[in-house]
Amino acid sequence: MKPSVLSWRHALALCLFVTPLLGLAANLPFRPVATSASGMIGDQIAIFVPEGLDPAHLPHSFALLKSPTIAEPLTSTWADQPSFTCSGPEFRATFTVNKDVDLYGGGEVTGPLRRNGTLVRLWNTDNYTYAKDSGSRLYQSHPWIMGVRRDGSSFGLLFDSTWKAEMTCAETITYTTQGPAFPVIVIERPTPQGVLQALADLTGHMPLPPRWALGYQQCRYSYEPDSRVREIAETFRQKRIPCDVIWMDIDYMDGYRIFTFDGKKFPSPKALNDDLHRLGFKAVWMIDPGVKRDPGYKVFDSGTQADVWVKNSEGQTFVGSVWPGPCVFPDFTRPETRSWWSGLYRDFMAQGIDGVWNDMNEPAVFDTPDWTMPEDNWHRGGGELVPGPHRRYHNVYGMLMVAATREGILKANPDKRPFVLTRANFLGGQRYAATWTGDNASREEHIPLSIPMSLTLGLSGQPFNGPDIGGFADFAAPDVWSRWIGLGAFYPFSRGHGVKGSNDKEPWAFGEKVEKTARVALERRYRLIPYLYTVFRQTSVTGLPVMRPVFLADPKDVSLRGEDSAFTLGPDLLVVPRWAPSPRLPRGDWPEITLVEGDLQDPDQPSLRIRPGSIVALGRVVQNTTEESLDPLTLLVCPDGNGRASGDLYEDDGDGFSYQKGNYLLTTYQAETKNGQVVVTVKSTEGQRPRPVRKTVIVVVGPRATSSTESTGL
Ligand code: NBV
Repeated sequence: MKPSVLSWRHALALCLFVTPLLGLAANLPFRPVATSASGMIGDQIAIFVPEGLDPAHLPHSFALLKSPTIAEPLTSTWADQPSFTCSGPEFRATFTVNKDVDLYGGGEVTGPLRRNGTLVRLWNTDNYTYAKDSGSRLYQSHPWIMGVRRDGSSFGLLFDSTWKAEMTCAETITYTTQGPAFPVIVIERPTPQGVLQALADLTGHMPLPPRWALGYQQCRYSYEPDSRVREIAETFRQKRIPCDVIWMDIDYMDGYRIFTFDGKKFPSPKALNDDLHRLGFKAVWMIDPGVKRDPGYKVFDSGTQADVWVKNSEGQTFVGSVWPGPCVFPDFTRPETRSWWSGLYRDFMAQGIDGVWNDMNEPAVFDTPDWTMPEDNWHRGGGELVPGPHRRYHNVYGMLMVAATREGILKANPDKRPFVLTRANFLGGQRYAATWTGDNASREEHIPLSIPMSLTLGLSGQPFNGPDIGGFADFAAPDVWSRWIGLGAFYPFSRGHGVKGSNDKEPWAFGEKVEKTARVALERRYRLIPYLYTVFRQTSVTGLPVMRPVFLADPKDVSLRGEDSAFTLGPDLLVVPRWAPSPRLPRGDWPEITLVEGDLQDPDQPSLRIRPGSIVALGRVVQNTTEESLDPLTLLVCPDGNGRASGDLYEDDGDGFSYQKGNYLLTTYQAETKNGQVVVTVKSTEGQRPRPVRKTVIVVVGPRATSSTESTGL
């Protein structure tokens, strides 16, 4: 396994040296551009503005929540400064770092977690099996790099531009756009955690998702007709394999016309959703951006009337082919288009739809040389957005789309937390949608590859992510699928999927042995939901990732910096795939824990370990997250060397917004060892939600022994 991962890495490193930059600047020299303004925009956060930009009127920032204003001059000791150069139509920021700085980030990337020696192309690309350009450009763009020095002190670099670009990470970090001058924001903090929190404060926090979105989800391109959807849902329940969500891919539509339903295959989406709800499932349905050019079709007609379509360079409506044939595309840079788009969701959601999946929104367009719309297509903008070519807005097309989608579904269901999944996005896009890593493949090497991908998204502001478990493209071999579902229980977003024409990829499709592995894996996830939900809540507040590289557990331990097979979930649980080749783990004795029978014996279930000094809340195994699972509540207590431990449990309604008005309970438990006995008490609480009356099982785990007692009042 590892050799093939290395070959990915080698391929990427190689392409850094042999591929000319984007075809940009055919060897024209770059000439210096002065920094015309710099200063502090926050505590230890500086901005550098090149000549040609007015710091008081910077172009609209898609990444930042608000336009930065220089509050004070640059602090006198400030060391980290970018320099600017340009060459013809290209503009570059360069930042020099010490050789021994470890670099991370860059968003959705293939290759290693540690980004030193890599190249990322920022041009959202539909990249089937990550084959195009050796996977150096994928579906999303995150102009962001974090550096961690030997002593753990860290910095972040945000290149505030949406234009087509390339980012190289080496001793000099370069960010080169095919666009005009842009500002660079530099964050300086004593720890990487500090940098990530500052990034979230600048670019926005992931809103708390509905709890059901943390459950396992089953997808297929496509489950059709509706009877097949029902069959899948019923099989999960019959076989007692936990699952929360079934996904409807494009074939539910009438001739791929978005916001319609095929009259024969899906005659009553409402009845289907009602049935799914009765079985304890939620239903997520797909919507793409391409609108079939089809006079008489409501969405086409209303969009045409509202004049929402992207234009070509001649000012005519641009037409490009996607699934329905010739399509037109909403120009999401226009506020009018976004409100028209939001409005389309009212009737759609009224069918009992729980969540929306926006696919193909790079946007993918089939009949063009680069599989997207021409770079000189024209967006008309409006509000804060100036008119501009597609080259400027391409990387934020998906982000603008999901911003409008989220708004639409929130308007349709104001008492529910929106759930949107998007394929394309941009730095800051966690404000609107969760994401998955596109069309991976059912190949052995895509399993380890998925870990640094998810970790890097988390280090780039997007905590709610995961790959297609089992792999999307190609036939899945039973051993590959089995290994993947074992790991898949621990991604923040946990969904199995498979392409049309490949073999069935449900947990029971590979025989009894694999089915058992899947059941054990998902039962483990479901026992962990109370802890996971607590971590998601913390993430929504702090911006720290859900799935974390192990170096975050001890940023001063440089031996952890390159580890990208083992990872932690939140601060307290360490996940170590049993196939990981000599993983580097944080210091201290993190004892292995068992959550369900059989999890320690199965080589496809990663080893799960708990941090000394922590208390982790577990629920019972349930079949979906709306079932009550916290009676009994289990507290896994792992005392540290002094016999102490502490940990949080966050509880609320699981959906809706009453938690924002105090209807939640955040309990901090503490444990102390007295006369050899571990005593757990409530240290503090937050929120006004009453503590449920329940039994609590306290399981004390240590390097040598596990003991269990019962308690009430916790
Ligand atoms: O809508 C079909 C698929 C979808 O299943 C997949 O997850 C997306 O990434 N979609 C791409 C378009 C077709 C891909 C071959």
